[in-house]
Amino acid sequence: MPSNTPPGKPRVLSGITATGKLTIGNYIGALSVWAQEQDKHENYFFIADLHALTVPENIKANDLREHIKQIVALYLACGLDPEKSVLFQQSRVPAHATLGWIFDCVTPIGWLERMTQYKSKSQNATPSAGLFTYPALMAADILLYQATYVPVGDDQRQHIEIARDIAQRFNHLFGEVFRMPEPMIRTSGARIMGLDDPTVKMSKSTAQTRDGHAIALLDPPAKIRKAVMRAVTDSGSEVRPDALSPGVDNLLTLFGALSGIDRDEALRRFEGRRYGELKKEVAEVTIERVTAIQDRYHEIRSDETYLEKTLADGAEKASETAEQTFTEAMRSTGLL
Ligand code: AQP
Repeated sequence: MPSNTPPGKPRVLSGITATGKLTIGNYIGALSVWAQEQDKHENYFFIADLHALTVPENIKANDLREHIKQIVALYLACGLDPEKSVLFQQSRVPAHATLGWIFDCVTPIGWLERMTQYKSKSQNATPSAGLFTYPALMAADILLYQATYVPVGDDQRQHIEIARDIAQRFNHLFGEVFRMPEPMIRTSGARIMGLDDPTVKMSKSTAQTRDGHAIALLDPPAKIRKAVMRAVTDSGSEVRPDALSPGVDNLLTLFGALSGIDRDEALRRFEGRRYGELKKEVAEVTIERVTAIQDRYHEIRSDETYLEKTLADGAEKASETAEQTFTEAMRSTGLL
């Protein structure tokens, strides 16, 4: 066990990449779990702005600045409390990037070549070296804080596994510095699929080019209703448990996650009912939830000083924690 393992409540760390407008998938798979479990843990939640640069063709400086502010305001609007959770911006804690480099050097290329996210994201653009080594930086994000749990959506499971492998390899080469983190993944709703194509994950960067793909947390009600009512289902017309297509399954998962019941209960509720009715209720429950979030969001966004103070305080607290592990890693390699 590393000497800098935190005492007290289990420590939790997670983040969201500043690549676009947060979706209902980000909310259900990650944010809602963070907020719900906040009292049980010592929490660190960050805005992954360095990770947003991995596809530089998609970056405009003003958009990135706006996404960072939007994300921190949405963290607060979704119920994260700065008294209970450290909320911070990744690039304001330089130890992330330095430890990321150290991990680049201990990570075999073969491990990075196996990452499915690299395989899928490198199809569209001229892939950057950053996109390839992203998992080493993500390992640094997690391991710097000696996190016990990393609450993420199902798509991130492979990234937690590689973070564990990197920790093990570093510890083997240089001595016990890092503890092994565990993923924390909800049983239902861990992977919300695209409304326009339920065979792919709902994703905020895909939403930038495909109307009707996602529901953004800041979308107006009319847009949400339109996207849900147009969601791809199948050639049938009513919900049949023995013939559930991915699109209908996704709508049931959305309904369950947003109304606090599990997917099977949602299925029982809609069995034999028409797709149109299911869509109508999914739209209503979604609009109700996002409207409450949006009301708080607009209030928070009207106070830029408070937002900046939240980020400044968060960076200070996160740096204090990160520094302990970072110093140990620097000593064990001989850099210090
Ligand atoms: N569709 C989803 N269903 C459930 N959970 C999801 N998450 C993302 N999409 C879904 C979870 O949200 C957290 C933050 O993810 P991220 O932004 O860092 O990266 P991502 O997983 O690649 O999410 P996106 O929206 O698809 O981003 P882009 O478009 O930038 O690649 C994670 O816990 C993730 O599991």
